[in-house]
Amino acid sequence: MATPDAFEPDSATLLEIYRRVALLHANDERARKVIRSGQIAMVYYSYRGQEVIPAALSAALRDDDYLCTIYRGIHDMLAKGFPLDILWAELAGRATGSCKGKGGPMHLTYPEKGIMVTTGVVGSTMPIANGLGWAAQLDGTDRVVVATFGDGASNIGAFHESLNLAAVWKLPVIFLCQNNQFAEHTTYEAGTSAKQIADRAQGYNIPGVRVDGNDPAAMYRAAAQAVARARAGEGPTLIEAMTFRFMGHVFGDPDAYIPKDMKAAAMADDPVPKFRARLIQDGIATDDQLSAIEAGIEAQIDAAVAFALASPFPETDELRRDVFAEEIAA
Ligand SMILES: Cc1ncc(C[n+]2csc(CCOP(=O)(O)OP(=O)(O)O)c2C)c(N)n1
Repeated sequence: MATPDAFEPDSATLLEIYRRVALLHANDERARKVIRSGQIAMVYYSYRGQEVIPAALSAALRDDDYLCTIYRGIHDMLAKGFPLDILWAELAGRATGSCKGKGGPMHLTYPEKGIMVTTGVVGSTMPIANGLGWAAQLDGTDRVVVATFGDGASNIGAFHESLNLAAVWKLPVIFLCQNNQFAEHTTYEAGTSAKQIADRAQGYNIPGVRVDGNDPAAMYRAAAQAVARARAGEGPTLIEAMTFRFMGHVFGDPDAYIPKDMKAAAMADDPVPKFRARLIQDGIATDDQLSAIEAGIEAQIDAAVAFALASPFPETDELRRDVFAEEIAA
């Protein structure tokens, strides 16, 4: 196992994490704008506020590592390299999308970058990740699998079964809980008995790490250490990354269950401008350099949205294709 220093992000890594943060941030802003404008109708679970977690995690992963994510997971996927054009086409339900327009925002996949599943069934990323981890183990590869999920999902039976089996079989799986402190419309305390989700790892005899998910260096260290452990065949880690979701559960959520002062404090501590200012303060990048990165990202998103909107909807005979191994006759 590498020494702890090996997990410290250098300047180039921090800048790469910021590039990903800026992409996720801009893409979420655009998604909400496009919905409001009426150009695309979709169910949308904003991840605004949670950008740093997958940006730092993905900087510690390889392209061929696997990711299983949830409805609120477009940030996880973009950070792992989901191409913008086929992402937007899929969000818009177009035939050029990653799932030919038949999956939509809750069923995105891109196996070329290891993005294996997006699921709307709470808690279901974890057993799927175990299956991929087991396959990697049987194939003799050193691929690592990440299952991401929310704090509410840690109360589902599949969470407990998956941690147990992954521990027994030393599967190369990282269980990444993005603890945004709310489930659908439920506070953490109203649904979760554990003081900390990371504490639950103890019951399965695996490391449980609680980290400030909005702190890029801390998040990178936690992720890189868990990745190294999994790759070395030492088994799973549970990471609880603390964060906050700024936009409620789903687009249009009036947020009445979130205490106003709690939300105001979280938004005043927005991790995106904070990281940006830190990079400048530490001399890692100049304001102009970061502005150029951001402008490049806006241009890429412009092109992806235009590609999606110019693409056709799928034909009706596509309905029966890709559903089972064999096409269903009309
Ligand atoms: C098995 C199952 N039960 C209930 C739901 C309804 N549901 C959708 S999201 C959600 C809350 C999940 O909260 P959390 O895991 O904390 O993730 P977050 O949405 O906050 O990111 C619930 C209960 C569902 N989709 N699947």
